[in-house]
Formats: sequence, structure tokens, C-alpha cells
Amino acid sequence: MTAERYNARESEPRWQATWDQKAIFASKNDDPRPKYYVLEMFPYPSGRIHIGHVRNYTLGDVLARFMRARGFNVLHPMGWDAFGLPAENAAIERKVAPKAWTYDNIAAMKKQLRSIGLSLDWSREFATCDPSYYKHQQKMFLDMLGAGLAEREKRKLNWDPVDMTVLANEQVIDGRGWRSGAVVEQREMSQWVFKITKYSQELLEALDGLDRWPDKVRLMQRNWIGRSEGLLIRFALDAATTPAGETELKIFTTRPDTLFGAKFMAISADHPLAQAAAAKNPKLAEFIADIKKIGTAQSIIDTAEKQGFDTGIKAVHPFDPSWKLPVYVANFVLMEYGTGAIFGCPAHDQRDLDFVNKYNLGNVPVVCPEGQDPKTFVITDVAYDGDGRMINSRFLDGMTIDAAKEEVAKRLESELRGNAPVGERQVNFRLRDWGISRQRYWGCPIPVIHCPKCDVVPVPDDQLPVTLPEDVSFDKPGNALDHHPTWKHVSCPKCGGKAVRETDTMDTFVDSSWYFARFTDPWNETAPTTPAVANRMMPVDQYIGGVEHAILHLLYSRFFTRAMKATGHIDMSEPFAGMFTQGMVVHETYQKADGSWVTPAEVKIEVGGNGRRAVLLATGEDVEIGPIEKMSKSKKNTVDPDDIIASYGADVARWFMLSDSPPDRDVIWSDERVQGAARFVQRLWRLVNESAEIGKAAPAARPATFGPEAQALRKAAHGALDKVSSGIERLHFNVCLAHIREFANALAEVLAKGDKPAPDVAWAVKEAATILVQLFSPMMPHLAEECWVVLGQRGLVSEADWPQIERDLLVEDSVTLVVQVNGKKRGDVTVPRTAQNAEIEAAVLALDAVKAALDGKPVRKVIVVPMRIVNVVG
Ligand code: ANZ
Ligand code: ZN
Repeated sequence: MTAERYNARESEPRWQATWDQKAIFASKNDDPRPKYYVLEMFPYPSGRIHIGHVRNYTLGDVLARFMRARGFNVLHPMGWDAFGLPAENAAIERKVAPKAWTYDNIAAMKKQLRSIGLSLDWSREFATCDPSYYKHQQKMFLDMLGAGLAEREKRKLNWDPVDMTVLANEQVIDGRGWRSGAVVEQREMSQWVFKITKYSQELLEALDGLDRWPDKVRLMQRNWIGRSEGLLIRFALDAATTPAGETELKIFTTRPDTLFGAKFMAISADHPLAQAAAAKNPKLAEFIADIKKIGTAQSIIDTAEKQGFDTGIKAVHPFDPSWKLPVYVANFVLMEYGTGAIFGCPAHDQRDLDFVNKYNLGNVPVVCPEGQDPKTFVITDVAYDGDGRMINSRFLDGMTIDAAKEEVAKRLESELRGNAPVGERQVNFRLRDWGISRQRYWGCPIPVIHCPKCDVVPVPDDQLPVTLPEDVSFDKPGNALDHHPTWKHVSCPKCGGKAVRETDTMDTFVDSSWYFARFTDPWNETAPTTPAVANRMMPVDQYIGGVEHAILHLLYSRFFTRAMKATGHIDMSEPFAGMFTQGMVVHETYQKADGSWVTPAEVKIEVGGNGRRAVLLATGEDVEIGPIEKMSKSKKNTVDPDDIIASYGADVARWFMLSDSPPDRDVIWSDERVQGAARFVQRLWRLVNESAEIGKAAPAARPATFGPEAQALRKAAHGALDKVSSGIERLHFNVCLAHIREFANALAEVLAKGDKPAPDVAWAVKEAATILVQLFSPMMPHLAEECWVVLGQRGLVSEADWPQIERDLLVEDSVTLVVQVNGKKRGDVTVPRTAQNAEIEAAVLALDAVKAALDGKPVRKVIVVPMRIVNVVG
């Protein structure tokens, strides 16, 4: 019999509605079974799902469905990371209110997400812009303020002098304001920061325990935290050259061993000594103003050309009072790191070398690599930062780098100037406190009030949430919250006098630093979490998301969880036990002769004798096939999930996305391969229908014994079950899919043999088809439900228990042994697992290769190493 074609368009919405009605994916907090928390990074409601989302959520969904079938109480929630600048831009460009824009987008995207068939618990849904969410965030901010984890700090901000407003880094384009085009200045202002640096050491050390995180992500975090051990050294300043009041320059170095290779000192433009020197030197003041324009972004500083200005000030070498070093103001020294001052050793630091080569200051190598002659070792353009022995370094000569570091530290620690030691060991971290103030409207209001008399006053708990006003206008540049005529004017909660609200809102990274904890009990109206519940449902067992969030989002979440612990909202430190970073979806690019890009939907690919060729559907003109790249709007190489689902169904999209590459690698979207996935869906459908037909003839009870054919099929089924089960646990989905295909082939072979199989075979076919459907149900849940019905199974496959593996079917019947003649490998032999030595010997001696190797010589002995080797001694 031939079944009708499987019709995804008809089937998929029907099953989605059924799952919904029965609420089978809602997890209950009082469920006694062990919990398993699967979470994909929640989306920003931009308006449309992109194909990267489909991949991300499908990966999580396979795991969630699998763990549910394995008997876990699976928590798999979804929400919206809903604050941020695009909503304000939409308000400016299209005159729609940020709130309306955001919630409309959420509605549209939720519909799209549903069409993918994800097993999500929508009962826990929230958006971070819901006052019922950010109310708790405000409460936690106040708790952190009380615990000394939130503070005010002076920070430099981008200031647009024309629009008279602070700009976010992304609003500064080539040093100019995005709206005014004015050259942006740096201004110091009081900002709110979270004291993440209190946890620098702990955040670093705890990375070792995150053994289900990718190594590369842990490394990125390690580098970001940037711990370095070094020495603070107080250089005396030569009084004759130094502005009054200044006597010494404190530097931080990780290479005190290189002190005898010092050629210059350099200080940041913001260093007090630079300011003092500039007061008397207009040229220097001008230089400082100039280099400050490039801003403070690390990436800019790293790539900008090294520039310096000699202040005329001289510093004295700590080991030689007659040795004077020039002090420069340099654009590559940051005030925010160490002491904002360094000594430069050009031979062993590339940046310093570039600097001296520009200003003709020369260099002296002080570390000589093993095997090099110190007399001829010179440095010209490339600094040497490797290992070696000290040279040109007086009392350090001949020492290793480590020994020299130790010697310098010891000597300078015990040398006093004034009452303080000249040198002091110090551990520095690159990690800075987290500045959370944003001068934006569409964010979580920071719940404090500024009173001229009482200073900063927290908003009392019973006045939370501080909600955003909705009647805002974006006519003026800057923060709409600040411009609002009435919102910020309040009376002080402490003294009752006139006061103003804080108009800064929180960085949206705050919103995403605890949403995973909120999902455990989003119904709690009085507190951010219900600790007993959060402690049971957290940590997230498997978190899945893009590697672009490997540093900030994950680090902030790790910090915030610790802050929640310190303030009593949860009792653990690490939010994500397992982390997985998925690859991107990439696609070919297509370009017309005039250089303009065209979308994949506009072209037709023709495969002919001389390869693939692309033509424009509309005109038939040739289109150039360009490189495969990350999908982007600018190159138009995107595919729309809605289109894919409309033409193929969600299951095909899911299957294709899982099948073509390991989940952590990029996957190339290819229409040809998607069509392949669509054909496979129909093939499975036919297989299951045919199997169901044969299954009707199967005995109800399991046969007592199975013949070879039935046995072989059962082995294939349970083998696939075993491999797919362990593969899903490790997120090796592409491998799982390959096993499913292989198993489907094995079943197809049995079906191809004819219509009337023996009862044991019919029983095995029915069993195999049932297992097959369950195996692909996490990947193609709609097709699986439809097949489940065809097989006459009761209930939903989404609710069925994962099949039991019969372990004895996994044991191979035969073993393959290596065959040696006089110790040399000559081939191998496959014998029944139960074969006795005599049987094995006979099989080995009958081999042509063995006969040839013996070359007529008599056999003296045959040694059988069970399950491994047979050695024939001749
Ligand atoms: C002398 C020296 C010689 C250095 C040498 C390096 C190599 P990490 O590992 O990142 O801690 N440094 C210190 N403070 C700085 C600042 N505010 N801005 C720019 N650079 C600064 O790096 C520590 C090294 O970075 C320090 O060691 C210092 O240069 C520089 F062959 O001192 B070093
Ligand atoms: Zn007051």
C-alpha cells in the first residue's frame, strides 16, 4: 500500500495546538522528579525571528524533549530581552512608542516561535520591560547598594557638545555624534557601577570548576579578567626638571626583571603629573587634548599609532641615582590600569620598541634567548618576549627571568624612601567595575532620588517599581526621561524637600543577568525569586547561545548570581552548569554585474556540466556566486524562517539544521540540502506506514525467540537507540541524525523483502518502527506525532517515555582478531564470539595470507590472545 504524502502544512499547526491545549510542556515546581533546566539565550524582540534563532532554539528543544522523555522535570522557558536602543530609534524614526513597538514585536515573534514547534513552557513567559519584572531588578539594585555592591563612581563618558547629551559608544561614529556630527568629547560624570571587581579572583578561580563549558569560553573569560602579578615601583623624580609639588612617579610592571633595559617612562594623558606639566607647557596641553579625542575604547587605543610627548621631566632609575629616564606622555598608557604610568623596556615589549624607534631612544636587550651569543644579540624591529638568561643587567646577569623578578622585588621591597618601600608586590586585574548607568529612556529606571540635602536616597520598597512614563517625546536629542516635564520631580523620601529622580536607566545587560533565576518562579510578586524554588531548579543544566556573548553576558550573570547570593535571593554562585556555544548559519552570496546584492530567493541555481551557476529568476541574467558568509542584511544572503516553514515545514528546517554540521560549527544553508531533508521526511513517512501495515500481522505478545532476520533488525534498532541516546546527551546531534538514517535504511531493507514476513519479523518491524519514531521525535516532533498515530500508539509521542535499551542486543555476535605469523601482522579473522580455540586455529590456518607467510614451513604453535590476536609460530 502507498500512504499519502505527509502534509506538514496541515499537520504542524494541529499538533502545536494539541500540545498547547494539554499544556504538556509546562513544568511544575512541586514536581518530585529530578529537574533538568534547558535554556537558550532569550531573544531581543527586534520584530522577526532569524534563522540563527531557529538553530539556537532547535538545539535546546532536542535536548529538552529528550530529557523529558527520560523522566526529568524539564524546565524550558522563554522570554524577551526587551529593553534597548532599537525601540528608541523606532520611536525617533517612525514615531511609534517604544513600548508599543516592543510588545507588537513580541507578539509577532511569539507566533513565529510557535510555528517552529518548540517544547516551551509559555506559562513562565515575561519581558524584561514588564514592570512586574523590573520591579524586582530595582529591589535587587537597592539590596546591592546596601551591601556595598553598587556605588557611584566618576567615569568618562562620550559627550556630544552640540546635542548637549551623553552618547553610547555605538552612537559615536568615527569620533562624531551620530545625530549632530559634532566631534565627541570625553566628560567625567558620576555613574552607577556594580562592584564586580570584588569578585575578580573568585570569578577567575571558579572557571576551573565549570567543566561543562567550552575551553575557549573559559579562556576568553580568563583573559578578560586579566590577572597579573607584578611590582609597584616608586621612581624618584629629578627635582630640577619637575613641577613643584611632584616628587615621584609610581608605575606598575609585570617585568621588573627588565629594569636595566629601561629607556623611558610613559604616563597617561590623564595622569596628575601630565596635568601638572601641561599647566606650564601649552604645546603639551595641546598634545594631550589631541590624543584624548580618540576616546578610551581599548580597540582604538590598540590600533592607533603610538604617539608621545617629552615632558622634559626626568625620573631616576631605582638602582642607579645617576641614571635619568625621560618622562613622556603617551597615548597607549591608560589611566584606568595599574597606576597610569610605566617604564618602557623596548627590547622586550613590542609597543615600547615601536615607540623608541619612532623617537630614536634606542634599546638595550637584557634577556638573551638560550643558545644565542649575548655579544651579538641585538633587537631592531621585533621585541623579544620569550625566555632566556639576564644580560646587561649588573647583579642580575646570568639569572633566569623568574629569579631576576624575585631579586628585584626583594631588593626594592626592603629599600625605603621616606617611610615606604620603593617596591611593593601587587596583583592587578584588567577587569573593571561594571558601569551600568545609561542615559536612555527605554531601560530599567535606577531607583534612587537625588536630594540637595540628603544626597542619594533609595526609593522606598513600597514605592517600587519606579515605572517609566509613557507620555514621552523624542523630539529632542538626549534622554527622553530627563526631558519629561514632570516625571523626575518628586519630594525626598527622607526630608520631604524638593528632589529629583535618577534619570539614568540600567545597562540592558543587567536585565539578562538574572532572568534565568526569575524563570524558576516568575509568579512571585513580592520577591525576585523564591529561594527554595530557585535553589532547587537552578543552576541551568544546559545553557545554549552564541559565542558573541561568551564574555560580557556570561561574566555579568556569574557576578550577578553571586550578588544575589550575598543579598539572600539564591544560594549558589554559578548560574550555568553547562554552556554550549552554537555556530552560525551561513549562506552563499549573490551579486549582480553592477555589484548589487540579491537574495537567495531571487536566484535560481542551475547545476550543469561546468558546475553551478546562478541566474536571476526575474530576468534570467547571470548572477555571480560569491563567498559563503554569515547571513546579513547588507549582503542580502538571508533566508526567512517563515518562508522556509511555509514551503517545507518546521520539521524539515529543524532536521536540516541539525544534520549538516556539528552544532558548534557554522552550518551552510543550502536549498539543495534542505530539499534532501524534505525527501527524507517523506521517506520516513512511507517507512512508518509500511511498517504499521506489517505490524498488524505481528503477534501481540513478544515472541519467545527471534530468527536471524528479526534478531538483526532488533540489533539495529537497539544499537541506534543506544548511540542516539548518548549522542543527544553530548549534543552531538549531527552524529545522532546519521545513526537514525542508517537505522532507517536497515528497516527499509527488511521491508523491501516482501509483504508477508514471519511473525517474529513482523513483531521486530513494529518494534523498530516505534523506536525509529521516538528517536527522531526530538528533532521532528510533528512528523513523529503523526507517525505515532499511524503506529496505533496511545497518547502523544511528546509525552511517551524514552524506549528502554535492551543491552544484550548491543553485544556483537562475532569478534575480529588480528592474525600474525611469527609476530608480523598478516591479516585478520572474524569468528563467532563463542568460538573455541580449536575453531579459531582452523580458521586462521585456512587463510591464504597465513599459508603464504608460512611458505610450507610446519606450524609449531598457535597462540590465541582472547578477543585480540592470534599468532602463528612457524
Ligand atoms: C615594563 C615592561 C617591560 C613591561 C617589558 C612589559 C614588558 P599586563 O600583563 O596586562 O598586566 N602597563 C602597565 N600599566 C599600564 C597602563 N596603565 N597602560 C598601558 N600599559 C601599562 O601588563 C602589564 C604591563 O603593561 C606592565 O609591564 C607595563 O609594561 C604595561 F619588557 O613594565 B611592563
Ligand atoms: Zn532629602
